[in-house]
Amino acid sequence: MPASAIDLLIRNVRVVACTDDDCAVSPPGFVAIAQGRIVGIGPIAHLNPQASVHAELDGEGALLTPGLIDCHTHLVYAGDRAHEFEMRLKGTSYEDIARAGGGIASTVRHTRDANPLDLQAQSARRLKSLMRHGVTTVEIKSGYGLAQRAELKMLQVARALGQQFPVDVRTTLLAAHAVPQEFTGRADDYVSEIVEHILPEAARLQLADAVDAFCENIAFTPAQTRRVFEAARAHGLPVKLHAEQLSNQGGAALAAEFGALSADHLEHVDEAGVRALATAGTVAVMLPGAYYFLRDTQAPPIALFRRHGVPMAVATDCNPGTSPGTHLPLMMNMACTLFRMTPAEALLGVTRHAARALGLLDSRGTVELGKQADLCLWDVDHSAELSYAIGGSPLRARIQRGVQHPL
Ligand code: DI6
Ligand code: FE
Repeated sequence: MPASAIDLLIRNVRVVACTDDDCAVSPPGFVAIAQGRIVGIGPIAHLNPQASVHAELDGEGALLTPGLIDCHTHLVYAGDRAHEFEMRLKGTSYEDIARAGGGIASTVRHTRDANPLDLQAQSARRLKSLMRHGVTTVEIKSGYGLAQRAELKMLQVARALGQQFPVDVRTTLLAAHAVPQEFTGRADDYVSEIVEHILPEAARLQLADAVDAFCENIAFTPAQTRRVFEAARAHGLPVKLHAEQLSNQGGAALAAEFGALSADHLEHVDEAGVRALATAGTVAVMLPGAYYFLRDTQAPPIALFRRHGVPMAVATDCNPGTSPGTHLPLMMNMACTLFRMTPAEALLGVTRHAARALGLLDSRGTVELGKQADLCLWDVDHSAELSYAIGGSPLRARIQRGVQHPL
């Protein structure tokens, strides 16, 4: 056990390390942190009495889990679409709204017009809410700029949020989210703009950690998605994909072919697609907030993911059109109630498997020696309570890189 300096000693916690598939809880013990990393875990009797301890936190028997990881968000955007929500409740369809210039196009207009500081301030509200509910690492996509300057602005704002707040931000270029109005009827030309200009510039400025696309009949075809993926590969960037959300386009197999980190949504994936994900080791990301908000009826095939050993993550998909949510434990509840995932699967979905979906499993996602000390303390008796509560807030403390931050 740690011989010398401990920066933070957390005593009297029951650790859910998330290293096993049952999310087993250990008896009360300690977690020791030095230089932002976990350097000791175990019963208090194993703590080296010679260790110099800089600060202590008494967990009072609370449950300690890895910090939560939201591996799929579009949280940087300007404006809101509450008015469209009201219109939809009165019977106007999502498509009608889009045809009248609303939908994604309206968020694109607001986001293009926003100055970076204003965009950052609006997005910060959503990020702070995620953090209040336990998030220590968050993925943020572009995709409401749909032109070079605005896409880069979104990624810069995402990076700036990671500097402003004690949370790790991973950025994803999603220029292939929708065809912008100035390219109507010329989707292939817009894809050329992405692969020849937007993506190379984002890579050159190191603004993107990954590349995503929306492969769907209302967005980009598999052939167009392939072009985006080939450009990502040429620039050494990993890929992920919005796949099979509304229809089966073979997106999961395409993602798997490119060794994607994750394939997300997947309501309409078939067994061949699931098999391809399993072979490639691609994570399936469940987004129950979008399923709920769109009142979808076809749930993703959880039993098939289980049977083929595809790891499942759970994320908020925080976006103004289909999942205006910033509460990751609520998404765990929805993954259980709507998709029939188990609470243990839901917890792994926002920890270990979410880390893998971002290519970050080496540094986080479990409570293990050597990992980054991103931790949450919860006032609950059982880990299943994290999924059981509908929108509860049992978070007692949030520690990021070894430092406890006010909630
Ligand atoms: N799938 C979705 O459900 C959202 N984006 C995506 O790729 C919709 C985003 C929006 O309506 O603003
Ligand atoms: Fe999404």
